[in-house]
Amino acid sequence: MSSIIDAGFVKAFAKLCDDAYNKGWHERNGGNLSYRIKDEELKPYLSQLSFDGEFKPIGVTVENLKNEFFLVTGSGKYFQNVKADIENNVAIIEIDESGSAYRIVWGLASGGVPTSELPTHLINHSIKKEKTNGLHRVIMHSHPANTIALTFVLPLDSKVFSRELWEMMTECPIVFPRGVGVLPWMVPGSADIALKTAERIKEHDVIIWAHHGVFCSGADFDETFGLMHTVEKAAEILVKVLSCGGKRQTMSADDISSLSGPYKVNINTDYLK
Ligand code: 2HA
Ligand code: ZN
Repeated sequence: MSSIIDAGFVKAFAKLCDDAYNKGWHERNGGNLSYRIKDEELKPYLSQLSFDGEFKPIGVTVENLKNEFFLVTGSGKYFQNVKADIENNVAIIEIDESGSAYRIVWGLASGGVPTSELPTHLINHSIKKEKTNGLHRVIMHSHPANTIALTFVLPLDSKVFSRELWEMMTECPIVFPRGVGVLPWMVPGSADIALKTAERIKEHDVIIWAHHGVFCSGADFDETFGLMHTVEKAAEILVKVLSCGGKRQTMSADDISSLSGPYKVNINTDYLK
């Protein structure tokens, strides 16, 4: 039987970590990634999991995630090392029957615990599972430099950020039609950041954490990486535009909303007023 290391979802997880590291978004142990595994993906490998670990409290209750399995990066682990040594840098965790505890069933072979942002990831998975009828499975948190830079110069306002990023590239309103949610600085890994992010993720797939990074949700690895990439590229263009003395012309609100029909997206017109 093939090893779980060769499973498609494990390889795709490792590829995302590697690609994101190579983008420069994951210095040292920065950032974290989690994936809600499909039953049929895990089924062939159940005999390679270990079910005798103890359940530990998550710190929050995520009832609709009970008995689900997640592949998550380890706390203090480096994205840089995931591809070469996945077994020591990531874990598969199982959520218990009550949705309030987890245990490691595979991975972190030489010890460790899941990402410090585990409660944030799980609360947000819970909301996205409900809001998207189970479609969203990936949550990614990165430290992309240009988006972080903008949190020092733009007002920390979702409407302003969304409009500025949308204007930077025609694809942006199509890729993130609901805009981005922006949150003020908060302690990483805290209950506060988890709950405030959860409020905003009901409306948006992208949340910007001021002076820290980006938290985003998507259906699969490609879509989630692509979303992070699009936001960061728009931010990079805006940094260049601001460095060149600012905009001389741009897309109008009407231009942006005219994309909704042909591209079959529902662009948030509240952010265009
Ligand atoms: O280092 O990025 O937000 C992990 C993090 C915490
Ligand atoms: Zn971070």
